Amino acid sequence: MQGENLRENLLLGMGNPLLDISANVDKQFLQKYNMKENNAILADESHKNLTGDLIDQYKAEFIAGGSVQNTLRVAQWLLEKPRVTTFFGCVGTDKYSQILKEGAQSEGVNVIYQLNDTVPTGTCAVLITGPNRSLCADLGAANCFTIDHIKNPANRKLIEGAQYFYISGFFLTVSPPTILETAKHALANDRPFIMNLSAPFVSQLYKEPLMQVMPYIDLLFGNETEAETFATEQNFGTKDLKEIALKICKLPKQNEARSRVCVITNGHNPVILARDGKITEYPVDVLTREQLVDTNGAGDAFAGGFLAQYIQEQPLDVCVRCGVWAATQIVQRSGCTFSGKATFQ
Ligand code: 26A
Repeated sequence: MQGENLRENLLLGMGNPLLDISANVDKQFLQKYNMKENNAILADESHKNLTGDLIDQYKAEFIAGGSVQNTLRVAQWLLEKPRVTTFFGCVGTDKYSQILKEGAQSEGVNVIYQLNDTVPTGTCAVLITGPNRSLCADLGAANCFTIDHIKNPANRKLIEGAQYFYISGFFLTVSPPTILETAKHALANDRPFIMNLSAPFVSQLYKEPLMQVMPYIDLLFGNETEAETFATEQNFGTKDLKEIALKICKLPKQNEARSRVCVITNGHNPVILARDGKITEYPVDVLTREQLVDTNGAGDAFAGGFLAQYIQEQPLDVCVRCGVWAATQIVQRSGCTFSGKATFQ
């Protein structure tokens, strides 16, 4: 897929670059760390031995991760033309950041990291139990990202040159001022500003910065648990995903000329897309238990597939179909990884 309207730096993403340390574990191991089967959390004192245990006891694999970086890697895989996407995030000056950078760059992402020479690159423990994945991120250097990175002249140019902006809800834990500044820039230039709910804790613990940026969001992704938690926190008075998606679209919006699109994925159930007071549902390919290897990165891959089409101004149903296709590929492999040419039609 190489559209004629593709150019370098069309889509600029920001997030936490993390190296995933991933293993299949048993339920007792989850319990030991007081973790749920399917969740994403920030590490605290109680998780300090977690990655060490994963490596020693479960032969953990090291895989490039970080939600937005995953999304851009998947988009690049589909787009084929290098550097259509640019990524900003903060890493340490260590071996892990080299692995991350080489991985994402070789897959076509233009990686522009902010460097921190005192804090190590962030990691994310990925605990897989059958079809579920539980994530525990130790952000490390990712948490040291500062707004200076988008103020430096070379990076400012990249922001000015980009047409689409994608930032995870996860990044609200790191730099709300950077998100707001980017959102305002997108608004002033009538360019799409795209976010992801990322995890239930974001709507709960980062409610205020999330709602501060909400009026700027033109396109919002989330999964079923994230949407339900958001609805509870906002007192929507419903658990119905379609109603929630419609209500999210109706939240106050700065750029009224561009109606908000809300896309909720729901595991193997149909994807829900809300826009202009209407819902459209799209079926998902149901895989067998044997085909389903690892759901880590499924949501990121969905966003990557969707955005690969969206930035080519394809109709929304093509965007969703491509998102579903990409997620279906990624869940059949360990981590957010792929190989060969993308064959989406
Ligand atoms: C702030 N937090 C918790 C996070 C993350 C995260 N990426 C950014 N910030 N917690 C987990 N991830 C990433 O999500 C991917 C799967 O969707 C993991 O690194 C994993 O690759």
